Amino acid sequence: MILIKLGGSIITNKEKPLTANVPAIKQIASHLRKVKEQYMIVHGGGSFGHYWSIKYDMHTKPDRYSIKGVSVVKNSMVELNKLVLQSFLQSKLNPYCLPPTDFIFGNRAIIKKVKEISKIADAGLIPISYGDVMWFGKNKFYILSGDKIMGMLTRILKPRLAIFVTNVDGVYSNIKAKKLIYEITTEKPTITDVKMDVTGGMSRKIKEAMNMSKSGTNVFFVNGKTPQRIVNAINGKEFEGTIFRG
Ligand code: IP8
Repeated sequence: MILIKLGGSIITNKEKPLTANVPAIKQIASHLRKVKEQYMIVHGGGSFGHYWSIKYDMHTKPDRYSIKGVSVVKNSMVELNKLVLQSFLQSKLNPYCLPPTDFIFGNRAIIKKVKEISKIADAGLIPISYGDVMWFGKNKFYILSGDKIMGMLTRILKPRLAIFVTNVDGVYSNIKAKKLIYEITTEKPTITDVKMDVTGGMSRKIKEAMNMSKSGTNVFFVNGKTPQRIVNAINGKEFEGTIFRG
């Protein structure tokens, strides 16, 4: 099993509210046709979920947020997910929509349900989940990042590898000079994060990747603008990007 996170930065135009980057999604999907191993996709919110979460002041902390906001954020993620599903179908792949509410209750993964995901993948489908606004109980909701979902799934499914696909080459030690870190073992790198993001942007991804690699999974960061790098990472070929060694 392989877990692939398609970041909002690559599947949407982050500068333009509610704009999906459909050509990029299709380009990634067509490259994924070369992958012969089972895999699952988790995608982020980009200029859909994040745009509305910011507007309605909603965050990852469970709270009594605007009910209208909950409804609008949820709907925007369903819309983006639909575009991802359609792009996969048009690329002759067989996606299977799996909202996080299918395997997460409150803020905890339902182990039995998560284990079932591998069987869905074994059956030949590509499960596709996404960051979302989640019911927490007691009239509280929270924004769940797709990165967090990646961590939860890794703990239970123990994938062979996990890949974070973004619109940059990997983890930069210096974002201005675009100095790429090729390999990260034990030390958490210090990076400067500039993106406006309710779930923590690159810092959250790195934190999640560190924990995932500690549990034994190799975690890669690659640029989705060159999707062959995703395939190369999977096939163990040389690729441009960052690896967190498990
Ligand atoms: O882009 C965020 O998911 P992420 C989902 O993976 C929402 O952090 C609803 C903003």
